[in-house]
Amino acid sequence: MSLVIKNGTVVNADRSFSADVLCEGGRIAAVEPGLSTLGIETVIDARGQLVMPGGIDPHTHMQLPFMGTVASEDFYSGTAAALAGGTTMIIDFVIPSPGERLLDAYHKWRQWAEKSCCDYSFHVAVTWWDESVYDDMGTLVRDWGVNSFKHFMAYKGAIMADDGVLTQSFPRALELGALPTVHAENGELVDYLQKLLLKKGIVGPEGHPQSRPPKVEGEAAQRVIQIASILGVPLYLVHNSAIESVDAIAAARRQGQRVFGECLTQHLLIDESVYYDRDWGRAAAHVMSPPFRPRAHQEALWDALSGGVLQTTATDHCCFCGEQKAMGREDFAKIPNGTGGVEDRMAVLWHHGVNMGRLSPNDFVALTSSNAARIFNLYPRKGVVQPGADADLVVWDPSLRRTIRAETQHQRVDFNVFEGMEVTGGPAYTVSNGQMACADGKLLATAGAGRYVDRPAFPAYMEAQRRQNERHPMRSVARSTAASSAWRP
Ligand code: URQ
Ligand code: ZN
Ligand code: ZN
Repeated sequence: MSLVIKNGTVVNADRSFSADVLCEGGRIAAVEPGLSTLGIETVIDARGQLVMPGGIDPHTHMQLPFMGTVASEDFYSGTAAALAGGTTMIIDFVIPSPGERLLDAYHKWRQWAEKSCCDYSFHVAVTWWDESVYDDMGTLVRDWGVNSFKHFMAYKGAIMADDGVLTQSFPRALELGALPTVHAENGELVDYLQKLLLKKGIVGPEGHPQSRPPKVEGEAAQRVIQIASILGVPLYLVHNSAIESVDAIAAARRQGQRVFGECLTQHLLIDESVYYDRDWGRAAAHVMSPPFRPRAHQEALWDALSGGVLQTTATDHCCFCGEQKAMGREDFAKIPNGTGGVEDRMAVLWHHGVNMGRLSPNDFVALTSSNAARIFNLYPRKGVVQPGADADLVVWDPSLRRTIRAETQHQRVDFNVFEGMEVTGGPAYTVSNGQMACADGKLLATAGAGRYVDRPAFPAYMEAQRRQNERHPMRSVARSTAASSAWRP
């Protein structure tokens, strides 16, 4: 299968330039002006359009069993929706139940994902600890291409990893050359506040943000950053939504700590007023964790994206339809947590980021693709338009106007948190593995066309971290002790 994209402007994270792009055998074969179309099966005229690396969404949950139900979006429909929005790879999550062997859960999720339309990979969650977890982490890194392990500091009584699990799992991840990632909310505080609010008779969706105020996230972010510093491990914090966690990450990075942060497109644009909607269903449809915040947090997130404090954007795509959300009709703590976004992430970020002058097109590529590729050791196979890379591309039409609506979306859910939003800029064509996967909004993707992508251990920053730890064992403890003794009243 050969495909050439003519007359476009190539936009990578580092620069933009005019060039044609030739794809052959699923790889990018050439990126230069004046490429011939002779004998090429598919020719795209990208005049006035941008040719970017396909989006990578590092945080999705297709068909996740969670809170007594299963997310409505499966790996086929969710990856089809991703392609429709210009995303050509997802990193989803294997989430073992406490006591379930990590390897068993991994192979279960691998089976579920076989129907994917685009490439995919998995973070594996550490939700409990014993020798078998230690062993399975090693097997997953060595034999199955896993290089990141997730830890939920929230969801007490379900999948929450307490500090004891973190202090076992983090050093093991470092030893294996894998990156620990975390959902940072204090699960004990959430549990306490949920019970307190319910006792006061607050049972509606408005109880959700009240049980998880920004400081519940900030405390966990600060704590886990300190734990990572003392243990000498790099760290990736998912779905940062609050000023408190952004400040914690900024402070850590200023001190040279390797901390990466992610932001969801939803948290950039939706505020906590949605939980006070008189329509219970609409309010409940927005229940996700961390919750949507007061507006001041959104500007801080935008600043963190354009200022490099946060490196990636994601969606945490985890969909539940109205009748599933209604499981929490009498008790907000029982509303399945999650919202969708995999189809809209790139257009929403382009419109509110690039069109509004907050981000350059190159920033946009870094935040939707290249940085995630670098952090999860997929670069330059993914995340860049250059010869040798996978032919995962999006031909972006900056003039394409669309109104986001649940009734016209490809996502398999009966709600869209961006309902009615008008965006300018979107994918004219999505190319996945060198094949046309979506053209002018028409899906051409096929179930099973997606491939599982191995992610090698020991990215460059991991090697550097290990050398730093050898040079300065317990560096951060020594550093903080030195700092505290530096000044005496
Ligand atoms: O916490 C997560 O990331 C999963 C369980 C999706 N749900 C959510 O509310 N973010
Ligand atoms: Zn989470
Ligand atoms: Zn998630």
